Amino acid sequence: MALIERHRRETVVLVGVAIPPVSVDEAEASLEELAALADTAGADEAERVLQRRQEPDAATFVGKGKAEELRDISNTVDADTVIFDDELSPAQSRNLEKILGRTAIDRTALILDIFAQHALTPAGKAQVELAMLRYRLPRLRGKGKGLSQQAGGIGTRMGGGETKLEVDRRRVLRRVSKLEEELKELTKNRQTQRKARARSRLPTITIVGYTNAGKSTLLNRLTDAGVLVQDRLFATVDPTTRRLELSGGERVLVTDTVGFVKKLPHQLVQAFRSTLDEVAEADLLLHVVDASGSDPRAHMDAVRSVLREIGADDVPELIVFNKADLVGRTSGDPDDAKRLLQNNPGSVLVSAATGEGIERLLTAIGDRLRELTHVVELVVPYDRGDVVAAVHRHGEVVSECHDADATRLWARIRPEDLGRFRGFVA
Ligand SMILES: Nc1nc2c(ncn2[C@@H]2O[C@H](COP(=O)(O)OP(=O)(O)OP(=O)(O)O)[C@@H](O)[C@H]2O)c(=O)[nH]1
Ligand SMILES: [Mg+2]
Repeated sequence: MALIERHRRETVVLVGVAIPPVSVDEAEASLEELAALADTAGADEAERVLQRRQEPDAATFVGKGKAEELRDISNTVDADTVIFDDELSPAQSRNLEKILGRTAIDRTALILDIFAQHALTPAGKAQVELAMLRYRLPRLRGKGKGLSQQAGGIGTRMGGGETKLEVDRRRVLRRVSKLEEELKELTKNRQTQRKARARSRLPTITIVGYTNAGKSTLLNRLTDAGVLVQDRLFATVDPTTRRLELSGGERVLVTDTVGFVKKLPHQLVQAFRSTLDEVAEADLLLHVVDASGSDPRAHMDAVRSVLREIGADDVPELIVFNKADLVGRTSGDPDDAKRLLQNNPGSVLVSAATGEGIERLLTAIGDRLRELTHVVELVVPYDRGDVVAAVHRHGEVVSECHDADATRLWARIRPEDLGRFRGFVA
């Protein structure tokens, strides 16, 4: 199945609909992002249409009259594809394609297309393919007449050639099962790796954040990871982990992973379970936010809602406002950054690009990790040398002295390790 197939750049028309409670401003911002996604996927935007509606039309989402208007616009600019910012039901895409006379896809298909282009490892590719097939399955019905299958453009490179519907569906289902099996294996391997890391006692930190916030740039700045950095959305699909030494000499593991976005397709979140488990199991999240963006707050909310979806909302978070070098230059005023820092106590402002603020960040990471562990006082009888050794192995001994009949230790121990020393706590 060819997931990565480059074609000539396509011409597209972008369509957004503001339906209460979504305001026109919000719909406009979302459409702006859709344009960036389309550009990343390899499309040239010919026209952008924003519509206001009270509710979506069941058959065509935008309404029949609007659909006909979109057909005329598309004819004028000779568009290959019309991309809708909202998720279309399978029936809506079919109806729209009939009226438009060309491919109609939604934001989900566009994002899946980008992921397919950017996944490099076998694991990443398998996860993307699974998400695509799950997206495609309900859309197979009656697709014989659909135009997407012939077009083979953006959002439609979802495998398969022209086969009969039933055969096609059975084949897709078989492939889904096979991929699920493969991914189960992968999840097991990842778990084993994580257990090995846990044994190494190195705290794990995962960099999360909106796509294009500068997560990979930050990992490269902190370590010599050499991860691909691009002014493109979803440049990173496959995670990278590197070792990092903090200012105090403590060693930690840092992982850069896939970015998030508003309306991140749930098929992707599901299929990326094995990658995203890494996030939920981290000791600390570095939440990177582009401080120079037009609405950092909205991006933070979108990231947090994905974190909730993957069960990572209770992992401690250190907010890193990035692109300090751009704040007040591209947009807004320099005080914006000050306000962001004030409204988010404990956050730091850095520029991953210039290195500004990185020392402060390293200190903050060390502080936060220390806060997450407790210093306890332990009294260990002299005949329990094994316990003293275990304390040294599992914790960080702050101070140690020898009484008449026991060793007295003050050590920083992670909550999950505390249990084994319970009987010796002073
Ligand atoms: N001026 C400036 N640009 C930055 C900074 N950090 C990152 N960038 C730029 O922002 C763009 C995105 O950076 P990446 O590191 O690829 O962002 P990412 O969060 O990993 O993005 P995805 O992997 O696509 O989700 C690139 O063009 C970087 O050069 C910064 O501190 N200042
Ligand atoms: Mg990246």
